[in-house]
Amino acid sequence: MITFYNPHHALHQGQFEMYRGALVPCHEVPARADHVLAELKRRQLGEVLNPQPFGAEALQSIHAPRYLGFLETAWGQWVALDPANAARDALPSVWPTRSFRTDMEPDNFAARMGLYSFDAGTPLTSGTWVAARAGAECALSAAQHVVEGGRSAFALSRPPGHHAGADFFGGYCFLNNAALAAQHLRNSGVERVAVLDVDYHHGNGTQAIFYDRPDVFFASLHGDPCTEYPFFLGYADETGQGAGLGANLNLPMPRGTDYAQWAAALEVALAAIGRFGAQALVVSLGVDTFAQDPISGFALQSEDYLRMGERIAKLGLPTVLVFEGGYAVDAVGVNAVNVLQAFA
Ligand code: SP5
Ligand code: ZN
Repeated sequence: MITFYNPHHALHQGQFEMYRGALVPCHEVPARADHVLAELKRRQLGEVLNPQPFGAEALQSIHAPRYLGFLETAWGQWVALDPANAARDALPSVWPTRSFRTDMEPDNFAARMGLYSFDAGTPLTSGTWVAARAGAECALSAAQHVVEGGRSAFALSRPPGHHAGADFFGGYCFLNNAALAAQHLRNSGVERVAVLDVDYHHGNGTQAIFYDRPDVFFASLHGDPCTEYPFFLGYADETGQGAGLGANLNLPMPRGTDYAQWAAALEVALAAIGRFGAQALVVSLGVDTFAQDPISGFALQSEDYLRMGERIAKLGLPTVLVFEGGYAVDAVGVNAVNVLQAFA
């Protein structure tokens, strides 16, 4: 399996996320990707390459220009408010909820942070833009590898992406790497693409991006949003809308779900992807379903990721795998690479 590794990922290094009224150390840390890379190399799983550069048009195939402009310039504006801000990350604190306008873009920086985000757990840092853009280029490069006839490719891309929407960040995500990969496949002539999201958390950003489209099927296995982040999307009755009706499948599961239960839901998702007639697959590969994950509630064991990779490979589709969550830092390399090795 070829890997496109984000050489700039460590430039995004948040300090704190808001949790129960306190700032606690970020879970989404650079060591996560370092561990995956080390495990890939240890098992000699294939070439590790830097991503190719892609232009602004590639990002604009998914993201709103005004959101991209904001991300690119946000750090400079944050520090311009107060030079002391250079030592602390920016977090949003005010949001336009129901009855507020979102068509206006206020001049105030805090207001724009809120306009373009949905939680206070996702710090924007000095290196966020450069890291996120290079991470997106990993996903695009992996998709391009598959377009050129490769069986599969892995994007080792932090920060993660599946919570990011067309014009918002949150859930540790800024650019939706999986959506960018799926759209790149579409733009390269693949008519029907499926995204399979196996991260513990519902991929609200990916779902929203493709919700009204019949050409990209989204299937997600995740913790029930009644109790699990991101809470406000990911229910089983969300099946797509308009031309996209029937092209969205959510399989929420309770805390404590083990691999036997999880694998039964995987069968449902894979059967639906088969019926859809997908010609290529993008996997949002989060391994925060691991029993020891510090912020999640499923009970998968390290060996289960081998079975997961083997089963997804049986679909026989050209496949782009994109790294997402997984916060049991010492195990994240073994778990993610188990999926990749069994897939290959
Ligand atoms: C990509 C991804 O997996 N994003 C997950 C974002 C989850 N953010 C909210 C998590 C709340 C964590 N609570 C902190 C527990 C401190 N012990
Ligand atoms: Zn997650």
